Amino acid sequence: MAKWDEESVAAELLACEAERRDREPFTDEWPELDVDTGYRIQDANLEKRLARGEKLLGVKLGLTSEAKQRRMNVHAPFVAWVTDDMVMAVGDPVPQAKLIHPRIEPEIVFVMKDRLEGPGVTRESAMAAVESVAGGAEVIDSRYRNFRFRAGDVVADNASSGAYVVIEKTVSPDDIDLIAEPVEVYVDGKLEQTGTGADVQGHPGEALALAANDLARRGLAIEPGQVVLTGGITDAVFAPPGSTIEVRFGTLGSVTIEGG
Ligand code: OOG
Ligand code: MG
Repeated sequence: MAKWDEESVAAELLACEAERRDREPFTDEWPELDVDTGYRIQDANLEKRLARGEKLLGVKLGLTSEAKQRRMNVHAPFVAWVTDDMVMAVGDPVPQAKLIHPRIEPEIVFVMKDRLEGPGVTRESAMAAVESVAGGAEVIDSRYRNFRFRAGDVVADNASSGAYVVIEKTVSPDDIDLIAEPVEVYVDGKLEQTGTGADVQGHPGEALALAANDLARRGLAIEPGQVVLTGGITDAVFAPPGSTIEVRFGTLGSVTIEGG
């Protein structure tokens, strides 16, 4: 009999999160934990988050850029959930007290105007459903030691969700060149990462379309008012206590996050 099943993996991931405890990836012991199994676990844990009072705010994409895929050695993008428990205000420090080994990555964020339901969503139809665009930063955290995981593990772990902040400035999707939009990430004043919107699937709208089409496989859609984090543009940087991270976009503003 296998040691792990969907229920026990789901429970162990939430326990690791609550206890700030990391572990080796389940696929070391349970190689059958594939992406579809990972999504069933991810959805089961979303149900538990909602049952304990969290509110679903939207969707996040993982590994939509080459930089992220290379670093994590997982070569396909995926989707996960964001809830109100993960929201940081501009000026909030990294919530170290609830995270294991937080890292920060720059993201382009969409707020949705219309429902977006796959299959068949294209970049154009996806962008037509967007209300506004903002810059943001995600504080990822993994329940896996040293962020070592395979695709099924990380999908089950809600794509390393931790916390995120959205810069207050928003623009209409018609008023920004999302391919050219540059971003820089500074650690303690030193430039460590650079990228542009093109690094996210060629255009962040492609990532949005991908999310809608992928959710459709589970009969799900992106709803009006929801946020969509389109995925780290660059590799993530560590954000230990005492550090200062600044994410600076070309036109979408900037945010400084203290390591706490
Ligand atoms: C997994 C996915 C993280 C992104 O934007 O790629 C993610 C990881 O890097 O641990 O949120
Ligand atoms: Mg991310």
